[in-house]
Parts: sequence; structure tokens; C-alpha cells
Amino acid sequence: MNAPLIFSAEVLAAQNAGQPVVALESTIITHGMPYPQNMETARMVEADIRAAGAVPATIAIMDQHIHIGLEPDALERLAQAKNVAKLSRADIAFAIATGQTGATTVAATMICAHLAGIQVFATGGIGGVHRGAETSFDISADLAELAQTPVTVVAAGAKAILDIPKTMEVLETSGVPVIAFGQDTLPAFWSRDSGLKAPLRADNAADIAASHKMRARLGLPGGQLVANPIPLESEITRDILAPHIAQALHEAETQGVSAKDVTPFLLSRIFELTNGDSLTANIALVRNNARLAAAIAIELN
Ligand code: PSU
Ligand code: MN
Repeated sequence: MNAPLIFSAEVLAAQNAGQPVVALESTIITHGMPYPQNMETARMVEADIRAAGAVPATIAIMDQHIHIGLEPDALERLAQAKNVAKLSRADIAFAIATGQTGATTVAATMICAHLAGIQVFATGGIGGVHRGAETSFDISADLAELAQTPVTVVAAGAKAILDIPKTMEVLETSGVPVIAFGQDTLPAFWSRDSGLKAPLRADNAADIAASHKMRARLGLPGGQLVANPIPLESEITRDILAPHIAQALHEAETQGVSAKDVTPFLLSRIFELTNGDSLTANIALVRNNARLAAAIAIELN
């Protein structure tokens, strides 16, 4: 049986013509940013990928199908919809089978991209090991997905709301290459520098594409995580963010926020606590990641 995929006209034409395609997730639209900035950002990111010479494929679950590329009206509906499910590996088949509308996380988007023959995916930040995971066991399914699905994911590093050293340990144990782009240290989402040395460094898209291909030749399962620092003019430094992160984490704990709700709760509280500055930075870094992902997709072709 074939997977229930529906391609947008644009993605279908690109694949038939052998043009490079970049996958995009939809949880960032439904759970990562408020309306209307979520829709404006989704459109800008798609335009950035086209301007860089590739074709965007935003992925979401609607009408019992996996949509690979959303037509403009579908993107608009998703951006405005309330109560959209946040779908990871565990939920995606159930959601399709029962006709739920759902946004795909990094893990679910990797699964869908691979089914659709797309090798590169751009996002903002990946999920990771949450602080306090030693008692909560909260470790994002994104990490296990990177270990098994052969898609190169371009993100701006893991968010400082997570436990970045533990996230890096899990990735290393799982055999996931973490490649910092153009610098020796790992970026930390809103900030260019986490203070931690990155395991690997690449200075151009060609090397990342060559490594992706070499993993396939070696028969290694899983993808690569490219950690692309936010542009300098858009970054929020660690010392400015630290107190806001501490407060958001404290509120999540005292309010008993758990499971899937943790990441969206922390993102929206940090948005409020920084008076919207975190969103401006988030938009800049996603667009930056989209451009790098397009360059990698072009090299892979
Ligand atoms: N990082 C962001 N914005 C997001 C997410 C991460 O800057 O919206 C989303 C991604 O879809 C990611 C998910 O896959 O959160 C991770 O959620 P969890 O921690 O529940 O696995
Ligand atoms: Mn979780």
C-alpha cells in the first residue's frame, strides 16, 4: 500500500522536472507563532526558498492525507485554525486514519518528507531534551527521528529552554551528526553562541550535501542536524534571554504544564516576556535556515 500523499501543483512539477525541493514543517505555524505573523512568516519562508532556486514543500495533515506543499488557501486555513493537533511520530497515522487536521513537528515532517522523496528540511529549532528530563523523561521524539530517517534538517540549534548539553549527548549516542554552519560553537536558537563547541563544522552547503550522500553510501540510517546561527543583526544575546527563560520554565512547572504543551507554552511566554522580540528573531532565523536548506538541496541535485 502506498502512503496517502497529495502533492501541490508546484511541488509535483518540481519533482517531475528534477528540481531541488525543501520541506517545511507546520507546527511552527500552528503552535510556534501567533496569527497573523505565522502565516506571513510561512509565506516569506516559501518565497525565500524560491528566490534561492528551490521549491518549498510545507507539510501538514488534512482530509486524511499528507499534504506535500500547501496551496495558498490551505496555508491560510491552517494558520487561522484553532485546535489543530500537534502531530509527532506517535500520532501521525492515527490522525490521518481518523480525519484529524494536524500540524507536523520536526519528527513527523521528516517522516513525510522521506515518504515524498525530499532530502532537506528547514525549520526554526528542533525539540530536544528538556531541563529536568532526569525526572520528567521529557525528550522530544525529534531526536529519535534524526537517528532513523535520512533527512538533513537545518535548524538554528536547540532552544535555550532545553538542556542543550543533554540534547547533544543523546544525539551523539544516536549517531546523529551535528554540524555547525560557519563557526566552531553550537548556536542556541535566538543567540549565535551557546558557549558549547560543536561536534562538526561546515563552511559551505556542498560539504553538507556531500556528507548526506556519503551517509547513504555507507548505509547509515538517520539524518543530519545542521545548526545554522541566527544572523548577527537579529540575535538576542544569552544574558538578555536567561531571566525570561528562567521565568517561563518556573511558570510551566508551577502550572503543571506537561507533555506536548511544554514547548508551545514556553515559546508563547518568552514571546510575551520579551515584548515580541523573540518572535522577530525567530522569523529571521527561520528565513536564514530556509536559504541554507535551499543551497543544500541544490547541491544534492
Ligand atoms: N522550535 C521552535 N518552534 C516550534 C517547535 C520547535 O522554535 O514550533 C516545534 C517543532 O515542530 C518541534 C516541536 O518539532 O516543537 C517539538 O515539540 P516537543 O518538544 O513536544 O517534541
Ligand atoms: Mn516532549
